[in-house]
Amino acid sequence: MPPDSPELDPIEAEEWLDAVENVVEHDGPERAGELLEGAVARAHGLGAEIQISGPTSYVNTIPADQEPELPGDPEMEKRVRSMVRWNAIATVLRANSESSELGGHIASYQSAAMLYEIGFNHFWHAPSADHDGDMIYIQGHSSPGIYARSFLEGRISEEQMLGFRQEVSRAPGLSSYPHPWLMPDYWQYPTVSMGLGPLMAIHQAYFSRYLNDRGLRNTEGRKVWAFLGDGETDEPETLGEIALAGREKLDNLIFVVNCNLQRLDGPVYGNGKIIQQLETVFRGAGWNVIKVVWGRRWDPLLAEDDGLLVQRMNEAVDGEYQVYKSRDGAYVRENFFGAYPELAERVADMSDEQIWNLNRGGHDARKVYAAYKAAAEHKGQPTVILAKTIKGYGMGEAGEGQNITHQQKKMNVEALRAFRDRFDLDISDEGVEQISFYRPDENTPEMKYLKARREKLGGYLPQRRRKTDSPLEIPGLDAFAGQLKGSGDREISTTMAFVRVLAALLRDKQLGDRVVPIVPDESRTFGMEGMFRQIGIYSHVGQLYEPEDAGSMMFYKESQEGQIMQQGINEAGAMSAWIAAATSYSNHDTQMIPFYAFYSMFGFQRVGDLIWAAGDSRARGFLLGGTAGRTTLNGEGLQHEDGHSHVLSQTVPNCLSYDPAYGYEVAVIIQDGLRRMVSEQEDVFYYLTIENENYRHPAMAEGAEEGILKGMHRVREVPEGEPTVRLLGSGPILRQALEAADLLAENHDVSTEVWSVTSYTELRREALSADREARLTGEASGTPWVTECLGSEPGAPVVAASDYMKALPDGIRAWVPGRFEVLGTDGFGRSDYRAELRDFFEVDHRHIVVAALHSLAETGAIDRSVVKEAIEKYKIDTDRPDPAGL
Ligand SMILES: Cc1ncc(C[n+]2csc(CCOP(=O)(O)OP(=O)(O)O)c2C)c(N)n1
Ligand SMILES: [Mg+2]
Repeated sequence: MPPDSPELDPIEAEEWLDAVENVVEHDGPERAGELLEGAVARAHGLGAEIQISGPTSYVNTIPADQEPELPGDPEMEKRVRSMVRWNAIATVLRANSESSELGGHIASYQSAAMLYEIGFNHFWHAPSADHDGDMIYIQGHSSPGIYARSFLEGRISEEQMLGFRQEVSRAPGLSSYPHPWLMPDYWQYPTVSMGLGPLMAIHQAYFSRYLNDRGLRNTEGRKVWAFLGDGETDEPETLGEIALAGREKLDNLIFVVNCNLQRLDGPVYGNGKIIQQLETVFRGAGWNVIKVVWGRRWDPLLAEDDGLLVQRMNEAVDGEYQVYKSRDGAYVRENFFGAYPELAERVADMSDEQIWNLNRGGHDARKVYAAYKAAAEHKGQPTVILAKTIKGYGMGEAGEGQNITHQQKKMNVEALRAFRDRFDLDISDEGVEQISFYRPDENTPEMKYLKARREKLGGYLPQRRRKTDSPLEIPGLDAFAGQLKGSGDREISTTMAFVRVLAALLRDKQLGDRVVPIVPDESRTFGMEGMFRQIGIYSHVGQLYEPEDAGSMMFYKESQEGQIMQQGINEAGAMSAWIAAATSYSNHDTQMIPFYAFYSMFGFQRVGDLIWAAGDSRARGFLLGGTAGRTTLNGEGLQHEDGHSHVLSQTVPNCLSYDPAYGYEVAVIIQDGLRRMVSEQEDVFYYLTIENENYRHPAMAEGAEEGILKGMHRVREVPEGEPTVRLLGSGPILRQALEAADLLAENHDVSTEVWSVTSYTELRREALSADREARLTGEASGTPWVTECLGSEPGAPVVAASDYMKALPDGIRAWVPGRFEVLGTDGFGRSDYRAELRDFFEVDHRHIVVAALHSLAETGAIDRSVVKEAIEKYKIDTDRPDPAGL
């Protein structure tokens, strides 16, 4: 036994404990905490390695005697809650009555019903005259319960309820999960891709404070509540950003983790306790942690406990706790209390039913209310509520606490009858058999109560704003005159051109302060560091230190009014911040214009799921894939050199993608983006790739705008007559096409025209849509732009070269008349000089010339020997393997 073990001197140990008790009683828990911390610090000072992290006991954080009274009418709320429960089940069962093809979830909402209902009845403000509304991130597969409440509120009809998961045949139907794209007046936040909800919620809270600090919108009093599953905390996205929330002391943020101990396959942490684990993780990240483990029926047992009951609670693992609730009272008596005869003795007078009814915290209105109130009032930290519940609560033998419950979408009549009885529902046997939706008359006390509660909180939730009533005025194209007239003799990159466009926008009187530059620690990469001092980097606490470079022109300035959101090396976080800003028109009725500039490789590929969620969220803003292009970003090698983000970006239906070559193209695209997103309030967003190769940018030719926006415009015409060959280039590879055109003219007497293709994706989309129209109606109403440009009769062969995969230019093949050859950068990138890489991937001017000659040979215009000669002339190695596989 170590010399200082308490067992050595029980009297001394008792004195210490008595002293603690005294301080808690007389001076309060805060003072006790200070003293204990001081004591530990002193011990540390003496070199003692004492670790005091780790969870507290497996009991409620708020002691029973400190719980506030439950306001309102708890009995009435219970009846309403039971109706919501029933209708939630009916939603899923009715949708699956013909077959189980449509799917849906019953068990998750049944475990979370109390957690939602306490919020709806007592806490969550709807947007109204004196409150902009709380922002509630609802766990995706709990949506049937949310619909069920809206049904009782009279916001969703029975007809609509029957359209659950039938968004085509019963259009508009009810979405499986929260999807603003499909229910734009209702759902605000897409959450069902596990982990994204909590991550986006953190940044929503952060952004909300940004708006407030910058004086753009008063967001005080608005809270962000995020509901998540305990299984969902497996996702790195769920926990990965909690440190930011802690560090930034986001007390406008509340997480509610529904700890039903189960995920889809089985227990979340069967061999331990998920609540205990999450407690330490969140506390370590600086959060206020409120555990809601036990319901009030445990209170008398806990009040009398000498430590043994809590010891047993601490000992049992989640795997066991789950089994208890899938069995019965006798089982709990024997296996939980029976572990110690003394403990079994304490419940000897209780019936099995009473033991069975010992409830969990997350199913106890009083305990949940106490936690919510404490969370809502807590200052200086975000709060996480860890609520212990039962998965499939009330489903009985149909799934309660069973491993199969997540997937359960069937309940037989007996189970439904048992459910009705358990929740005291006034539904006839016939109603049960038919699984009728249940909505009592408007004038019943329950319905009146339900509505009165919501009226008090400003109206119904969820609800989503589609547009702002007063859109901002946007500048005309002349605001970017610097880009339209070209760079003269100066060599610049499209990244520099973009930064100048951004700088011009920041100067704009109407819009300037609505621009939100977002960077994941890459400002210097993109040449944006000049903005540090100019507009400042946002920090709620300002700058508590003098920066190292304080004396320089572009010093690192942090400020409470700072405009730049510096997210650190954190693409997922930055993307979430962008989503918050890009949906500010809806959530805050305040239009913002976010520009998120990132390494293009770490965009669609790395955080593609968040970008998909942005599309669903109807985000409006600009994404800038910086230092893009497989061969243009040359030194960084395989994991940096992006040659496929445009292939990925075309998969997002409301994302417009552009690969501009010149500053004036960047300006035209961004200005039109502002028109569409800010003035017209279209729910689209933009992806632009920008590069770091420096060259001269010409002035814009008159009338080029239309082509730039639709996807292609001619940058070189042939001196006279028809061209022999037509070249398509994009981004920096456009210059390779121009150089190829020179060589073709000089060395091969081939007259060549050159097009800058700003967007293969837009060209393809428009043409596909026209084809569809023709297929269905016999005729397309317009000619697609690609046909306008290239004609519909076979003419001069077309060669496209791109710094992206061949699939990108290949996307317009169906509408290119005659021969079409594509060059692209399929394969893994690698580092070398640009010229070497462009030779390797076969997209440089030499390869374009050869491709053009080859096309002419194939169409019989020239002899094959000309191609052979060119291959020799330009020293092209034909023995090399195809780079696509390398
Ligand atoms: C990224 C992602 N992976 C997997 C799924 C499929 N999925 C939906 S719900 C679920 C289990 C959820 O368990 P938990 O978070 O504990 O929620 P509960 O239903 O228990 O409240 C899974 C795996 C998903 N929706 N998203
Ligand atoms: Mg769970």
